[in-house]
Amino acid sequence: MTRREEIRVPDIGDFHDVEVVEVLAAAGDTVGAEAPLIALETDKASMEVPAPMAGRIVEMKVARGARVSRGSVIAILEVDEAAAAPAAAAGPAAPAPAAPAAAPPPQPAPRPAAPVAQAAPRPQAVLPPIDEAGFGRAHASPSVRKFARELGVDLAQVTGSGPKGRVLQDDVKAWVKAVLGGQAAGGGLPKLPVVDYAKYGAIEAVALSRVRKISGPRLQASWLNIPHVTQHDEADITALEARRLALRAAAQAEGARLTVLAFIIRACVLALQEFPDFNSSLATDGAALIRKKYHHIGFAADTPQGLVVPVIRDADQKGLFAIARELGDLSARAREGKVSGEEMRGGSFTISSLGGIGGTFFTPIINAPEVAILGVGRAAQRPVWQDGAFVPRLILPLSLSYDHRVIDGATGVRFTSFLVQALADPDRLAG
Ligand code: CAO
Repeated sequence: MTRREEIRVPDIGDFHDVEVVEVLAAAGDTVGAEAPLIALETDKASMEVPAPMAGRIVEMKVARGARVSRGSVIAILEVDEAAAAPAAAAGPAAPAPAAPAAAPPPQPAPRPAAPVAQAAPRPQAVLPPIDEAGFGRAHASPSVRKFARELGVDLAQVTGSGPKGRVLQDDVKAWVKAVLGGQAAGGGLPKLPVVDYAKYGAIEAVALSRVRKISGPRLQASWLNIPHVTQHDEADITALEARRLALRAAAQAEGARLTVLAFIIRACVLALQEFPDFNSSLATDGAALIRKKYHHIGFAADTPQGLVVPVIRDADQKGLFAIARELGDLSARAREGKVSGEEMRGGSFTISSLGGIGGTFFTPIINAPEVAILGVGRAAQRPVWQDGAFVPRLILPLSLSYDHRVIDGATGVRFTSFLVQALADPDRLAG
């Protein structure tokens, strides 16, 4: 046998016309005694109204934003009499459905929004520690607080999507999913604002290319995990450019298009040999530096599909023309999307040259787990003070980003100074 009960707002003290800020159950739900049905909020307190007994919700009588006072009907609950009322079962016969109960069933007191004392064990390895003060101030109902405690979520870190920024159960779930999915690496990153762009004008969604979908998270992981420092410097490549023009025909005869980048790769190999920490990676446990005895130089290539980084293997064992040839071949194939995965693996240092396009200095992101990357801007004629007069010199902007866990500032600038000297001396590079 079942009967229907009207569930009403119990005595909530001096409060009247209190706003329903959350509806926590829906028609068809089976709820236990004490399960929260709605959350109320005044400017002084928030509280939940629980079900006084177990049953099935037939109808919720209030919606979010409604205002209620003591006695307002919240829900209609279908109650299994045998299970819900042992005292009645002991009587001579169950009353006919038409006979109203002599007194309304007792309504449990609403629960104030106080921090829940007992905390469940937390998956500490993933989630950041709870800031108790912030948790206490967070705008959330008791059941959401309890839920957050059970999961070990610091409510202070969760952005609420409810009225007045109230944190809802779904917000807590979404936050946990984001952390577990690595979207909020570090666990405590504030969310970026979500904007409905269509409100401000016409828009279109363009799907990201496959390459961009792969490179984006990798760049983000590097940016978030590695403390980057970028050292800028300038190299005088006037003599180098003269040599490049002088060698261009010979290079062409050997099937190579000789660009500045080939010289820069040679200069980087010399610098990596002089400073082997730049040709290394941190061991996974962070306890050692893995120095590579090979010099496989990756270079960023701008392709219609997005950024790819082909690798010139054993660049230390190749001459200038051989490097230029390989550079041209890999660049052309990269633009056609014909570089294999294998040809993009195993690099020990990367160069990102934007010089063919323009720009001066920038802050390249390290191609992790490498520890350094050289950014190259466009060479330009500049007046340089020499022997009491300004003379025009071809100046190449360089930007070296390095992992500060591995390389300190003094070594960083020694590396760029070495590069600057090497690039000023084409005899060292044109072999
Ligand atoms: N200063 C002045 N001129 C330069 C230069 C520099 N630093 N670097 C290249 N140039 C010149 C070249 O000499 C060439 O001139 P000519 O046509 O007269 O010979 C012209 O610019 C075009 O060079 P290039 O870009 O075709 O060849 P490259 O060897 O310099 O570079 C590659 C090859 C694949 C690195 C380049 O094409 C490319 O894709 N660059 C973009 C890399 C990129 O996107 N990096 C950012 C990564 S992070 O988002």
